[in-house]
Amino acid sequence: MTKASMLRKLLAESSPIVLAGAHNGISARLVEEAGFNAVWASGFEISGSHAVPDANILTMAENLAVTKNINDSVGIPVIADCDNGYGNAINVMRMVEEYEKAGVAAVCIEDNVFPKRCSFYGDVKRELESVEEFAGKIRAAKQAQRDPDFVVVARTEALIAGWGMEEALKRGRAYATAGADLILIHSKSSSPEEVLAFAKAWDMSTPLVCVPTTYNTTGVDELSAANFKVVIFANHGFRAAVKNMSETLKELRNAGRAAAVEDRIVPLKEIYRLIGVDDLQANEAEYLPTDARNVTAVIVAAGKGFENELMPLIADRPKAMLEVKGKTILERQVESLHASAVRKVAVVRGYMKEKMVLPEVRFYDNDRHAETNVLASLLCAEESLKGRVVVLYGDILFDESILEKLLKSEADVTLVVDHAGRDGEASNGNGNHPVSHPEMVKTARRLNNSARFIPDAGLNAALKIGRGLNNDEANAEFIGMALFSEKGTEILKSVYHDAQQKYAGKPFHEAKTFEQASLSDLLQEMIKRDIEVACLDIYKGWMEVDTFDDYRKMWAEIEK
Ligand code: SPV
Ligand code: MG
Repeated sequence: MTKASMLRKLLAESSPIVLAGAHNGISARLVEEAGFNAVWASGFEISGSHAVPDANILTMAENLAVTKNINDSVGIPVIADCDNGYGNAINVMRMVEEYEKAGVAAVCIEDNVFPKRCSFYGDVKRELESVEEFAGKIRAAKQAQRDPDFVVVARTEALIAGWGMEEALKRGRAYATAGADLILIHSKSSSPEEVLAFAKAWDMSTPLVCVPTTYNTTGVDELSAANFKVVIFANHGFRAAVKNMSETLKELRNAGRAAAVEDRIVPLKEIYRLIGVDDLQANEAEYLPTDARNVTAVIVAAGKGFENELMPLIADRPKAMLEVKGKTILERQVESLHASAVRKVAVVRGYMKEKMVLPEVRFYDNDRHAETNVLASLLCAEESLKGRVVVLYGDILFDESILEKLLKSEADVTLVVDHAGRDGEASNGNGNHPVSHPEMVKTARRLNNSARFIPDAGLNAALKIGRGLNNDEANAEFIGMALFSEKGTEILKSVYHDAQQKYAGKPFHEAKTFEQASLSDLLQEMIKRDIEVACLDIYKGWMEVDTFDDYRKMWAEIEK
């Protein structure tokens, strides 16, 4: 149904149609939310919001652009205030064509000569067009409309200009006869007497419109009872906004602190609701490719690591700030993430946090890093745990192709697991590292390591994860890189908070207390709860620094 048909339907009902003015999309939306039947795209408000007088200063194109925005922002019909039609009958024809294309239900034109003066400005010379000229404009407007339901409102300024009741009635009749669908009788009197007298004397079937701005104690009921079908509160939202904006800004300037005006302003969330940020996010999830641009990386780099193995390397810096051929591990990680188009990077730091700095990275601090572990650190970045999230341990370097493959995963939780074991260590595929007790995984599909080839059989599944898995049980090592889908991230947080309630201060899987849990403990908890934990199988292509020897190998293997 067109907006014009909606307005026709309202006109056919017995109740009055009540409008409020708007000057942009958001004010129109507020008019709609407040329950008005339609929006008045007010010339007074549109001019005022441009900080210019309501006197044909703005061109038709300027008014039209705003009116289109108003109409696009609401589901209810819009009546466009088109002043005097921006010229003669020929200009009115183009005006109707353009406003109809913008989707408004109705236009309203008034019999002021060009350039008009707002009806309320004092001490201005007022002249009206001849009845014949203005009736011609109405005929032209009616002839130009395409949708038969489109509504043309004719407004006479005879009372405003002081030309008397007889003139007003004469004009009203002439415009109705010319085809106007509604007649607006305007008045600047502080009493409703004029308009009520007009309505009483009105002897045609064309319904009447009034604008009770100056006779402001007269309500819709009274006006409706007096035979006004349409009542327009033309500028009250705009004047409310100016009052509150002005007072708030003055107070803000005085106080010099935003908190001082907090109770005068809506929360950001209310603006998000009004402008449809929820829809935006739902549409993004539905229609944007699930590519790396929407991924946040959280690098967990708070712990000190195995002190005895890494001293004196980490005496003056955290592990992630160890330099390998001119770049720190953290810089290399961030570079790899950027190369895969992951631009949002958060890092959780703890040990020697003041030494961890990098531009374009959001830092979170785990000041309890000595008593806690990876899981607690990860949750320090809870504000960044939104949407798709890649979790990375802060002491690993990896081939970029691994990250790229991981980002293609559509599972809710995907761990990167290595089936190679470590060079020079147990060749059975288990990570029998001398000190680090890696997080080992038992996967649903076992791979034939000797082939050193990962068949492209899709994602594997983790059946069990933990540092204590024995060699017979475990067949792969979690490398400290995982991807959580938007849903997976929500699951991660909710399992964490739920487990925290149950296990705070108590043993949690392999951890002595929940606070000391690693990510593998939470992952094992997910598996226990039948949440699918997928695995991306790899064969080598990464390294980690747990010992001086690891660091030496990193130097040897990295080329640049
Ligand atoms: C407007 O809102 O621009 C109007 C109504 O035309 S009034 O300002 O009362 O003239
Ligand atoms: Mg106006």
